[in-house]
Amino acid sequence: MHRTYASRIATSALHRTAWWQRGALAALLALAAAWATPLAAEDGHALWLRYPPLAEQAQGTPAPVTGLVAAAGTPTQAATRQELLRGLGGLQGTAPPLADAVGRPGALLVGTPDSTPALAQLRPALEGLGREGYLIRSVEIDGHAATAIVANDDIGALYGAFHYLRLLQTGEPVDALDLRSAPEVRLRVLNHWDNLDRHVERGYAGQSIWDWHRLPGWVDPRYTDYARANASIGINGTVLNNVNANAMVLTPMYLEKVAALAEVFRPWGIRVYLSARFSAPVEIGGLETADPLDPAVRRWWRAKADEIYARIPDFGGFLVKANSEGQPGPQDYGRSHADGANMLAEALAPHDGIAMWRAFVYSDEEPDDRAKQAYTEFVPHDGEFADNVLVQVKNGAIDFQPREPFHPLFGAMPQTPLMMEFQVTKEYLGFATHLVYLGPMWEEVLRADTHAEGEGSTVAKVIDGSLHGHALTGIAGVANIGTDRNWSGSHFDQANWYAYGRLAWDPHASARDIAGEWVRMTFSRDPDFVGPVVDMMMDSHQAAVDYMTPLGLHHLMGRGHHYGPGPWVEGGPRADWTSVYFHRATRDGIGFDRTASGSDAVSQYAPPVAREFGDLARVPEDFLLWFHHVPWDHPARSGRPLWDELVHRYDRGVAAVREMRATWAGLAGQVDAERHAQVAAFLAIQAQEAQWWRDASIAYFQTFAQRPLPEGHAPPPQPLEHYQGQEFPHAPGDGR
Ligand code: BDP
Repeated sequence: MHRTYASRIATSALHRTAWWQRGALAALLALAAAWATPLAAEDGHALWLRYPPLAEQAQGTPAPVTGLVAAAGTPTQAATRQELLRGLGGLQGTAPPLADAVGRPGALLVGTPDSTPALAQLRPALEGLGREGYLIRSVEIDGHAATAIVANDDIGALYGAFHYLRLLQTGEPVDALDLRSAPEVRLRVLNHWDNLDRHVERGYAGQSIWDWHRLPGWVDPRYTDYARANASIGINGTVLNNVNANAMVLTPMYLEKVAALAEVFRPWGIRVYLSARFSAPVEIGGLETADPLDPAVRRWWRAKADEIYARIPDFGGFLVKANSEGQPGPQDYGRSHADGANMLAEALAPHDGIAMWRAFVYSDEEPDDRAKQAYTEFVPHDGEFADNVLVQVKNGAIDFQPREPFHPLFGAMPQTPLMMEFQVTKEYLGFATHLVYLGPMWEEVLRADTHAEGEGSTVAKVIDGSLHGHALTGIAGVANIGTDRNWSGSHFDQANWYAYGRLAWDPHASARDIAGEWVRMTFSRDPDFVGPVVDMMMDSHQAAVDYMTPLGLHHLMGRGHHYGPGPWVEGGPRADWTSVYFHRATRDGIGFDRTASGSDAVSQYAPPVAREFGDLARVPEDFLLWFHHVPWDHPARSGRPLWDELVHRYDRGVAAVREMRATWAGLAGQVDAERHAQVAAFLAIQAQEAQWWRDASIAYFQTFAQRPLPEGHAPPPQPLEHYQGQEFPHAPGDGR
């Protein structure tokens, strides 16, 4: 509104002035018109690398870079130079001229002391930064003020360049810089759950971006954009195929395609990995067994590794899901997880490859609490894994639920490097339509104190290797990327990809700071926009937990596709795939007793943590029903009886989404109409689905609680049978 008003004033003023004043006024008019122009439509494809002109933004502009000194002698150097030209070209309006030396103030130099001799004076300061770290400094070179981005290796300089562009994009001052950064975690990888037929298991952003059929002949430019985006947040590895793996990806036909992708990613510091199906020696190797102790099987894997490295010299290694949810594994032959992992590690070791062995296991026969099984299976093997094995552990002991306490394996295997596995795709958090920023959830887990080595033994310190002195460290994020124009299925899901990369680089970073960076780069630097949007993002995870699984409830989603509420799910192939197994609601109460009087899962945590979680008076209320079975009238900390508290939380979640909608509606005009409209439409879906979760859950649990809804809380509009009768045969992302 005010923009149109401004242009009207300028127009009428022009008519009343003398000709000599008109020049100035015309300029003013042009300015007002530019101001009045609606923001150009955007489809989100550019992610956080949009590089819009800084001059168009109200927050002022830094002094422009007057010249760029950047070698282009290697593919990574060329990529770095290109990105700076592109970024500065967009942000400054014109790209700075390339220069060989610093001839005037304001130059930007990027490279290594070897690639860019003018940076050699900074060589001593690079100590301790490793290959991937970098410095960004305001310096004086040949008597002129300049900015230096310098690293030991090309890849560090590329990361530094992205950091510098981020400073400009987020409006940070760049005139007196002295920054030093190096990743805290060595392997920072995405796990694609992409099948060879392009179906993405638990993918809500279209098909797989890997166009296997047309590879290697057609190398889609999207692969380069994918690599750029990942490099910009420090991701340095990608597992291309689903953990529920098809052995065919290890055949020559597919390896040729994999090699073509590796070629695209290499300049951007990204290695490819593959999910290896444990039974591949039988399925594609013609062997009778996949027994990891069989010499022929070991030979087969060694030869397979040699074959892969002959094509892809920097191949990262294998990721394996074994003896989990029906996947083959060493236990099929009476061998242990360590036997299986070490066999692959042995094949990869001559090439410096890594075996990432997942701890997401639960036995087909074992009737024990599912939350306990990974610990039970893995802890006895601590110390048995080869040096190039990482055990990859989901953040919680069940399965990426809306909120889980940290996995008891963290801190419990001091001799084994444990790798974190987060799920970026929102299988259990509303798919791509719900606005749920995952930063706070990951931060909560990373900051949790395992007490493994006394107070302060956070999960982040397990992951960064500092707690138990491991140099091999890693973190994995199950990707939310697909063929949708906006990559992630929704604009706000891009923030989860972004936050994953930033936390992988520094697991001690703040989710709020990361959200702030992302909002500034993705939408706008205007503080009136950034403030409310960051607040909304920060509160969004709690909101989803409230309307889906409050107070520590878990695993209540629809069967199979996992879309929507299904607290009534029971029966079927296994009890621990049902909801009733996890909530245990009866007329007497609700919750899973994991204390000593129940499954005793609490005893898998270090004693101080076990005491806290096991004590009804001390357990964080967010995990109440995760660890305790309590009567419906159990007094919550609010003073309300449990049933009332449950209803209160469901409604709090629904109200929070209503508030998110209002906040977003109030920001119309501050972002382009195209993105604003899609976010608004998705928030409307989220509001409906939050209400649905709340209504269905309350209708169901009320049959046990047998209590009226507390004062002021509306009863579900439909009878329970209505919610139970709904079916969604074509919900996206199903496992197959
Ligand atoms: C579960 C998913 C399933 C995955 C499994 C895994 O529903 O599709 O295969 O995790 O991580 O959450 O292996």
